Amino acid sequence: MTLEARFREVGRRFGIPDGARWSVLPGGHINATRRAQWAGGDVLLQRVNPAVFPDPEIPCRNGARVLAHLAGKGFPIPQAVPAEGGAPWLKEDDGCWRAFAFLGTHGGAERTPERAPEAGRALGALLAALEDFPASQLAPALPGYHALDHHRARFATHRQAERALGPEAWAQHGELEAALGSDPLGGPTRVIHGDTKLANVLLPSAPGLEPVVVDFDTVLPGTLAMDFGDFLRSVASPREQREAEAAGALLARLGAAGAAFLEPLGPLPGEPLPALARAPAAMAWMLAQRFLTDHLEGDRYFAVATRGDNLQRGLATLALAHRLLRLAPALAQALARP
Ligand code: GN1
Ligand code: MG
Repeated sequence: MTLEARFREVGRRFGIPDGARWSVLPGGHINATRRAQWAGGDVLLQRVNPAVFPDPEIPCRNGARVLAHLAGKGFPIPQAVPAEGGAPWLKEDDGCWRAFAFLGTHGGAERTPERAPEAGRALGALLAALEDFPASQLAPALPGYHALDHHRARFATHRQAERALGPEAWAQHGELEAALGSDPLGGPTRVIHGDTKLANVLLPSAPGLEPVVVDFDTVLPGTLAMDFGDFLRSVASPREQREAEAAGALLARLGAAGAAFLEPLGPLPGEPLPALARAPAAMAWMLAQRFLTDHLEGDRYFAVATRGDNLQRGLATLALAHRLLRLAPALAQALARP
């Protein structure tokens, strides 16, 4: 059975009628997502990929627990649509299926990068709201996820990497390795979102509505540097491509978005700004190695349309990491300004 036929079959069990109009929601590299619209409804149905998540029910369960915690605090959250019998998700042989009401009043923040401070503030407020969430309720969804040493070691096993990257990128990789030191994503442990790219913050397209953060598959005990760094690497390159932009303009965007992220968190003892300012480079460097490793291992993790996509993503993200490293001292100063 094709994936589209599976969406229709599973969709019925979430109350989606046969006559619904289906469309693909692109953007994610891992899970398959479709939108179903009909006269009485508008639903996003998603299959959590079992080839990536060893137990795809874990991200469904972790996410539901965090959403319940946030709902209890009145935090705006995506509204889950239950399956038959009120089940919160369906565990099937081909993955874990779950549905949410489609938010037609909002749009992904990657479409409006100039509104990145709004997205940053929503993410900072989210992390503040997760401060009292018991981390013991979370099971690890992906072993080694956000563990820089894990991804470094795996990338380093690939002897053909130097030739695949070419001299310029290989030199950038070496510089990042030397400059970032042993633990550039350290800091006090806290519950984090784990995928704070712009596309995971839905911004309202009409006044009077709040932003909504989505994609809680990767909530985990981690550090502020991870979510903060991943957010700013996404602000720097919302579409993961090399984007020509003057250093001054990029720095101004990162400073404004980063300050907005930190603001709801209040004073942060144990989180020195010079270290936080290097986190975007460290997160970009880790993601670059993940893309490149996947290219060298045959594209088993990040979906590709064409062979070579993960190499291109990896090279663009490596160049971005290199650029973010050079901007880090100035970013620390921009974040320190009142
Ligand atoms: C993956 O599938 P998506 O786009 O939500 C990845 C993130 C990366 C992101 C880069 C579970 O997220 O870590 O930052 O791609 N998620 C997982 O676009 O590996
Ligand atoms: Mg994600």
